Amino acid sequence: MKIIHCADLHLDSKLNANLPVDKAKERRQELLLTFSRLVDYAVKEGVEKIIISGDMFDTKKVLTTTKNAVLRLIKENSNIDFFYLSGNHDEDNFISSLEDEIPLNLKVFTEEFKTFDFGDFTISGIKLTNDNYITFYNNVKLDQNKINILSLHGQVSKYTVDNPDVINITELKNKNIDYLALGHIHSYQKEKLDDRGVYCYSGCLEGRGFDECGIKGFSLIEIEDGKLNSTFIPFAKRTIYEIEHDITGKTWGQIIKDIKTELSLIKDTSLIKVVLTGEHDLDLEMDLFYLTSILNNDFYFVKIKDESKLKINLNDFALDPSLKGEFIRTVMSDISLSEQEKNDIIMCGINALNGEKL
Ligand SMILES: [Mn+2]
Repeated sequence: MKIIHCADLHLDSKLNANLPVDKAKERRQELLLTFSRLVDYAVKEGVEKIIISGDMFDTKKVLTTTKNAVLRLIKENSNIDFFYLSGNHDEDNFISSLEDEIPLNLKVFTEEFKTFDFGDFTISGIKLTNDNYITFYNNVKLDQNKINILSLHGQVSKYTVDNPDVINITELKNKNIDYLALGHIHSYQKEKLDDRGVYCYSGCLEGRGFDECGIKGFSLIEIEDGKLNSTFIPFAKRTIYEIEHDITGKTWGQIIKDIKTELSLIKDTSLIKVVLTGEHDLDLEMDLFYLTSILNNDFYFVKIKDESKLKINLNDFALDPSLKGEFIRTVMSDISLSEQEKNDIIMCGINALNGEKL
């Protein structure tokens, strides 16, 4: 028996914080296509159950086209059971909008603890709310002679916290759980729960922004001979990276060459943020627009963030009678300015003096 555990698809995410409008739209479509690809994988690999541990949708108001696409995938694959747990983002708009036409193979977890029994194994779940998050642990009663999977959405903690988004992992120990299928954390993570079971965050299927870097995918569970095993399956169409590059002591030409070399092992379908760090002097002619353009030729999307510091040796300008010398001395001695402000003002002023675009 093969079971997919995924979570945090965040379909219909806006995605416009990092991406230009056209790419945000394309990525939004890709989130849905990756779910469709996941269902294809399930069919091909003989997966019989798909557990979605919350945040399938990003907003309360699900677009009709998205809702219909998901519903179609579920209906067209009636051999696969889909276990739907809503998370803290998606509320119940998807389910409530279906009214009486919920397909038989769509199993919904509500605010009541529910167990689906498949003979030698069970799949349970509950949507945590203000009313049940403290007491539901008492209702987790699972048969010790079966393989038991429990789906929840929230942040695990070792302690009780006054919040329905937090799951007290200590209270779930020794309750015959073999696999706790979690959603909420967007990176894959698997840890020991107790002597018997594990808890696992599948992570999201696709990274959406530069706060969701790294390999994304789902957890594939296999139950065989009364034993449960699970492995992470990388599945995202695109991977997001953040790379720091220290520019200290380099010319601009070297910087471009070194960054290109550093990125050469990354797939061209990726999204990359390059953060420039270190120190540079006034002579470095940084052309961030050019660097961004050439890297965007090589990858799906590249963003450059300059966090390097301008290093000025005041002695170099102490006796410089030119306008540049006077300007630098004035800015550097202004105690009302922060180091960053001095940095920005001097770079801007030097560019102006050199007749460059500001
Ligand atoms: Mn989420």
